[in-house]
Amino acid sequence: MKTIDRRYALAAIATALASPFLAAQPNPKSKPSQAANVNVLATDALLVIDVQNCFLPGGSLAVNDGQAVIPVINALAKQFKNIVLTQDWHTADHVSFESQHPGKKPFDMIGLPYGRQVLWPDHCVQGTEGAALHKDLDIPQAQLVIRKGFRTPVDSYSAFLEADRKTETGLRGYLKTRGIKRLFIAGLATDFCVAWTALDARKYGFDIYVVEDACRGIDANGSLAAAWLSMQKVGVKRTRSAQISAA
Ligand code: VGL
Ligand code: ZN
Repeated sequence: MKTIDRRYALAAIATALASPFLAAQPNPKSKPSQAANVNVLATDALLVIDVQNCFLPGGSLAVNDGQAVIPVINALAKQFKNIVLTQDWHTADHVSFESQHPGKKPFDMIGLPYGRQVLWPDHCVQGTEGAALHKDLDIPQAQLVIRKGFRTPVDSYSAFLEADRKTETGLRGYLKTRGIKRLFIAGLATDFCVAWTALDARKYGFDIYVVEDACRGIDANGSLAAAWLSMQKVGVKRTRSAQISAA
C-alpha cells in the first residue's frame, strides 16, 4: 500500500512539472524581468567584458564580489561558438584617472569636451598586471580580444563606441561581418562597461541579453539601478546563465 501511495505521489509531481498550464503560472518569487530559456544559435556571440585584475578583489577599482562571475562565465562560454573578450586598456596618463587631476578625488565628476566624466582610481594601464585578464578566466576558444580606452584624451566604457560617441572600436563591423545577430553580455562592471556596451549594441540593431549572474556592478550613487532601467527601456533582455543552453 505504501509503495502505491508513493507511486501516486510521484506521478502527481511528474504531471505537475510537465503541465504547461502549471508551468505558465507566475512564480511570485521570480522577478518579472526574467526571460525564458534561450537556445544558443550559430548567429549568437558571447561578449565577456573586462574580467581584468584591476576590477577584481585586490585591484585598484575592485568591483564588489567581482570574482563570483569567473566560474559562471567559464561555464557559460562552453555554450558558445563565438566569443569576444574585452580589456579596458588605458595609457598611464589617461584623462579618466584621478591622478591626472590634482585636487580631485576618485569618483568626482569633471567636464571634458565630450561631456561629463567620472574620475576613477588609476586602473588597467596598458601592459601591466592590473590590465591582464584574470588567470582563472578559462576561455581559450575566444576569437577576438578588443581593447578600449587606449586614447589618452577619451574614455571608452562601451566596447563599440568611445565616450566622444563618435569613434568606433571596430567591434560592430567585426560582428556584422561574421553574421552575428544576437549578443549575450557578461562581465564587469554591470553599470558601466556592460551597460554602455549593451546600449550601443541595441542602437546598432543587435538583440541583447545581459546575463545578470555573470555580471557585477560598481554601484556608485545609484548607478546600478539606473543602468538596468536604461537597458530595460531600449529592450535589453535580462537573463541568467542557467537559462542559456546550446541548441
Ligand atoms: C570600467 C570604470 C572605468 C568598467 C572601466 O569596466 O566597467 N569602469 N573603466
Ligand atoms: Zn577604465
